[in-house]
Amino acid sequence: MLNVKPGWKNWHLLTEKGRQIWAFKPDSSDINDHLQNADKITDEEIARFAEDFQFDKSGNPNSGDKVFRNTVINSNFREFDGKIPQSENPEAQKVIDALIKGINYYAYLQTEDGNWPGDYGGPLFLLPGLLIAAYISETPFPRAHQEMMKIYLLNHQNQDAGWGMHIEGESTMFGTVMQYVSLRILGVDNNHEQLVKARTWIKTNGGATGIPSWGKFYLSIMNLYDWQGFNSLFPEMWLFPKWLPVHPWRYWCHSRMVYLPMAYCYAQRIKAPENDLILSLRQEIYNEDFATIDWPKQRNAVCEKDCYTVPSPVLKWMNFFTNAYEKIPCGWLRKRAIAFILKYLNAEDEQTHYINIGPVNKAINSICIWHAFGKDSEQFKKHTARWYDYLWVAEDGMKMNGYNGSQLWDTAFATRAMLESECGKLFPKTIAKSYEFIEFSQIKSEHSTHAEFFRHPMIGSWPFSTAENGWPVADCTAEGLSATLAIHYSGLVHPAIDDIRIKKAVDVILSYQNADGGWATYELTRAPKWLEKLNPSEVFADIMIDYSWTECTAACVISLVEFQEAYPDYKNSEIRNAISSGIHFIIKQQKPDGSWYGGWAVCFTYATWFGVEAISKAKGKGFYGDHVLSASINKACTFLVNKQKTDGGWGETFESCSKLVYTEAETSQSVNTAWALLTLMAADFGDKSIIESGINVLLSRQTDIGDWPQENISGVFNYNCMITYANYRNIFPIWALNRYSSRYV
Ligand code: LAN
Repeated sequence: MLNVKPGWKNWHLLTEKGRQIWAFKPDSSDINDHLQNADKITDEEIARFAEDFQFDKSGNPNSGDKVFRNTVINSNFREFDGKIPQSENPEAQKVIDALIKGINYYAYLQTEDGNWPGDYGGPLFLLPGLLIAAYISETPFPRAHQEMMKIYLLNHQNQDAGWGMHIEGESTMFGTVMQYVSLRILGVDNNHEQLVKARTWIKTNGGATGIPSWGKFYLSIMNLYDWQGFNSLFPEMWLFPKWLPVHPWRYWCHSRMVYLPMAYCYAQRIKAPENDLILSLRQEIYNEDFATIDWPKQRNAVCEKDCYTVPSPVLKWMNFFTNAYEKIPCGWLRKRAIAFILKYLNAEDEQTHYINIGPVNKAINSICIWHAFGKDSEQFKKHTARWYDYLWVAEDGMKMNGYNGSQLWDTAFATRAMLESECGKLFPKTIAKSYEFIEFSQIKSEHSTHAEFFRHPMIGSWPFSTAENGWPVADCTAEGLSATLAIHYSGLVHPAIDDIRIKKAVDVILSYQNADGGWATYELTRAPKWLEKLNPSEVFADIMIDYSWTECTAACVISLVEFQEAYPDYKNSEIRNAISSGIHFIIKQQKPDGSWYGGWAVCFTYATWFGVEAISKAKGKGFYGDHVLSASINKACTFLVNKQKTDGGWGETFESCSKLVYTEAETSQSVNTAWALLTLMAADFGDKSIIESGINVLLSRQTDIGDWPQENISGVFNYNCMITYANYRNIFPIWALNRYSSRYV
């Protein structure tokens, strides 16, 4: 029996077609009725929460998803009772046993609707946005939720009394002020010991005037900053002619969809009415008297602990003009801009079933819709209903996930990991359920307002999370396709995804290829690189346009190679060209030391796995000069061998991502070790002892029941913010053991 504390038992994860919602003591499994008891929490239950969700971040700030996992396992876990393949070699048998145990444990975590829910928290600036939306719209979360959020925020305070951008990060002004204000919104008294200390942190680091621009935005909404202290977002830019390189339709969709509702709030100067809390907060977070602050002077003030991307001179110059324009904005133009923005916001809401593209615009769109249509409007109610899709309960409390989940992504990886060898066929029900989910999640229709609002055609694609989220992603499409092909190949299911749909996926992948041969995330690269000079975020890098990435490119190349093997007649030469130029892009990205930098997970081991996997898949098939490919693979292997730790494993910290140099973790990490092993095995690396010692690390870390411990944070975005991938600790060790069992046993 795994430990499940009494307080944890009050929370149930309800799921439906990929939608995931945590309910407090639900009477039924009806996902739409999940709030029925959330306000009926008793004082004893609250006291229980405080005890049962106590979490000590000083050892490891990453929670292990124990509330979800341990409950599921305790309710129905059984050891594998099928026939385990036998080997005469006892060492090999150990690997097979660990593999089967690992898959068996993991299979129990799959939900009825066929995917693997998991903690997708990490960033600490998301929940505050949602709480501010709830606050200004006077739509507070139920008590049960509020108590759990409080616990989470308090749990993640750093030793120096501040909070970081993300759970592993050092304290920043952005992190600290946002959590501080959130706790106060949640009713925590300003004399609370942790808040007193946090205030000292804020004040000794210069006070909230130096919060970065996204923080300035949220504080302005809260009436805790003056909008004059915020650089203009020039809402009229949405009316620019489309051919202009600075028209926002060319931005990376995440920036576009965040700066859109921000521009609405800015144009309307939305701010909460003054009240006791706000008046008090104004005294709590500043060193100077709020009334005397010279706001225009604060526009570019950024606490040095926060500054990651220094605003460029071009940006400052542009701000000078747009700020000047704000003194006498043209009335009718402003009106037109606001009308366009609102129409766009409505379209995004409808296209995503009010989930929105991500956690940031989810919160800010809610604020805009509340402002435009009121608290009782249908639109606003649809918005609040989806707040809960982002909330996640783990043993450290209730957090806001970085997306409405990572359902499709994890399911596709998990399926591929299991089907790496014949062993996967020992779990036919798991594979069949995954297939149902993958089938269901493929995007089948286009939204009517899709072209009007700059969306890339998406029929045949797969999203990162759920079909309802409705944003196609290039490499998610590739993973969806690879998983589908693997399942079809296994013969375990009746192929519900027919050839037409498979070819549609291929068409989408082809349509996503950039002129540089690479693939970006959601769309094509739509503007030149110099647009990055206008990045106003200070805390993120490379957010302005959708760049080609090694990982995204590799995933697309791999799926195209696999597709071509199964369907050699479809668009043969077009696909061959796409693969060749994709490989060319990957080769160009390789660093002189043989590694690749990973933009979406930590870090060099991740992208090096993708790079080598794609190159080795393409090798020997005439897509590219094989001697070049072999040299590249060899260099990558040399890199990895040099980074192997004395215990046989590999380990990186998140600083690899933010500092752009390989940064070794103190201990080896199962997930990095698995990526390195997958790479070396894909490369057919000659020295088997290197691989064996890595495999031994995975074996030694596995728990009795078949899980692996949650170690360092695995995911990242925009170089500087980390994000949890709870499922990686199972998927990649399973994949590595499975590859080992199929190649070396
Ligand atoms: C994600 C999650 C998935 C990720 C992969 C598919 C793994 C990657 O290969 C491509 C990029 C993508 C789709 C991705 C992009 C950025 C996202 C959406 C996120 C990391 C999840 C959260 C993040 C989003 C931008 C968070 C909000 C912050 C802003 C700066 C707007």
